[in-house]
Amino acid sequence: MKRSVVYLVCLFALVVMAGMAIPSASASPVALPTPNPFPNMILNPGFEGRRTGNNFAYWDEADQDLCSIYAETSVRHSGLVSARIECDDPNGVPKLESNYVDLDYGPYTLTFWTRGDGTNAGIYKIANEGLLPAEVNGWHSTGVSGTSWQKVTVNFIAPLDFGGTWIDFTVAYDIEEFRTSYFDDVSLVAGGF
Ligand SMILES: [Ca+2]
Repeated sequence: MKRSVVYLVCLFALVVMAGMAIPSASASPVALPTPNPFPNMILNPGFEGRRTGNNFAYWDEADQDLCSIYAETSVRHSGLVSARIECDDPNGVPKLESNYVDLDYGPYTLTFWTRGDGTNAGIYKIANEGLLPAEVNGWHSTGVSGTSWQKVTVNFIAPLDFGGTWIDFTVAYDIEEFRTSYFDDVSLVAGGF
């Protein structure tokens, strides 16, 4: 009899402990989001934000005669809007320029989605030219002239004393014909290669 009483007491104690454990286990259920170690330094990267004056928020837009930058709602990679740059001036170089980003010495990865008009590819530039290695210095063709969205990836090393830069986009120039390029989902992150 005594042994069974001990068993009952032990069983009761286990039930009580289990009952106490349950609330404490259910009290810590929220998993915190894992912070991204390489956050995107480009503001309004998908061109979804607009500001008064009809420019993209955080982007500078330099139109020229017969060349303009638009919020494109029919052709976009994600969201509701992409940036469409078009030009009908042979020498026109409209410029869509990101926010300035501080870059310490080290590796960085620029990516963006783009498409052309079927004939002409867009052009991009990691600005602050003259300080970058020759392979990434100055304007470069995206190489995407077709009408399907493609992702472009550019790896580069920011040199010592580089300071920082902007990311610029435009259309092909020095050609007579009307041409259009589209850009969306721009990203500049540290590391990546
Ligand atoms: Ca977008």
